[in-house]
Amino acid sequence: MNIRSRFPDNFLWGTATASYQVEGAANEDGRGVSIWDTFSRTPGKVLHGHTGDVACDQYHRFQEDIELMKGLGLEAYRFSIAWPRIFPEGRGKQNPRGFDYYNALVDGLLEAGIKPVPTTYHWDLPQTLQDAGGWPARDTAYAYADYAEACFKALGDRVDMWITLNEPFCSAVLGYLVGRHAPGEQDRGRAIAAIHHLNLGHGLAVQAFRKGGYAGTIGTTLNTQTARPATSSPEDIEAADRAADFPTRMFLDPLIGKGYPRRFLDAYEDAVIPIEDGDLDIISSDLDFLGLNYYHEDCVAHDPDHPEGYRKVAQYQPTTEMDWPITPQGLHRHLTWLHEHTAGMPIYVTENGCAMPDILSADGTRVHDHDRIAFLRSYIEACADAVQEGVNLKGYFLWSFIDNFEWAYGYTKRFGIVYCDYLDGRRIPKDSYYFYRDLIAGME
Ligand code: IFM
Repeated sequence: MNIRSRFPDNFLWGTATASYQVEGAANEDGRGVSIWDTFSRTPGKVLHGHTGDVACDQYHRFQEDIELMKGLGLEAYRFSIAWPRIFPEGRGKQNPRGFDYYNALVDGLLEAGIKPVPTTYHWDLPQTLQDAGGWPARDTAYAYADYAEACFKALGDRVDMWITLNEPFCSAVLGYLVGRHAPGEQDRGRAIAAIHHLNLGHGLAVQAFRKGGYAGTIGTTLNTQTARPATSSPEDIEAADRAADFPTRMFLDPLIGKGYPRRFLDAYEDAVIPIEDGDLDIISSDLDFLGLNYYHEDCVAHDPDHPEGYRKVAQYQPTTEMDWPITPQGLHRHLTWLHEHTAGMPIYVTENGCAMPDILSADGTRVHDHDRIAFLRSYIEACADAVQEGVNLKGYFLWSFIDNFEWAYGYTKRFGIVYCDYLDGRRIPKDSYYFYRDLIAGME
């Protein structure tokens, strides 16, 4: 049986990218500075000193990319809006040229019969707002909601599927606790405050969307995880449940009215949520769908010496170029868990894919990325299994449409089904592009 026929006819097939990773044109048309401009221009932060200044130059080449999307038979394109293009100073004065690009992109997609699916925040916080305190400051949540509302107003007549935030876990934890992402801080208290204000910003944006009476749906994208227990001992099973507190319950539970997980907050003295009356009501404003970004599954064992009661253990599956284990069964398991945990909320896989060691053929026209095809086939089959078991999964967005700036790894990790030659911007569809085209067409 071919894969496509295991999904309902109205299942949405898409690809995804994000503004800082593909747009380039960092200094053009009045765009302000984001925390990723600052971070990537700081020596030692990004491999080889790469920046998103040019990236895939999608800002100038989006028509060419839309043609490639048409060739794929793509039904939806998830992209993100760069906040500093709209409000160069984060708030206040809107840059009149800010929406010109997104208007043209949205119109071009619609003309090509492709549904535009914007994410309003995929990590490019205006630097001025970071200077004023960043996500640990409550005010940033309000600035974000104002900016999101400006997006709804400008594009809401043509866009009918919105995503508020992308992976707030990464914004807060990699950005303010681990320091591997912009703005590069390492402070648990500030990271916990950032989590709350990202959640709050999301809720405020949803409220603005509802109040504005815009047509269509609004959701958010989380990179939630449920780990696999290392053994079937009750201790390891409990450890696996605890391992979901930080990456999953701290973000998902307040959104669905379950509040923050006490067990995680009690593990650290400096994990104090700066919560105010009414915040949880705002955060749990009605969601139309949940976006899931999924790449791999962790495996954990009980560890009484760790504050959170578990540790990650090594796995022995083959890995991708990110060293992430290839675990399609984890996606199946996690989708089932999410379905139960959210009482059947509509879910979209808003990112899934892999970085692989792609090699351009000697004549520069092909990339035979059979390992990526095998990866995609296995993860999409896992989605099909979940759908057939009743999980309310509505669509799948492949990460990524094109190779792009992979954050602290710069351009060294290629996730695309289209190869980007960073020397001249040339696009070369990989074999996985043709695989995905055939899958969408029902020929795989
Ligand atoms: O490139 C990132 C993306 O920006 C967010 N999700 C994970 C991808 C791969 O690391």
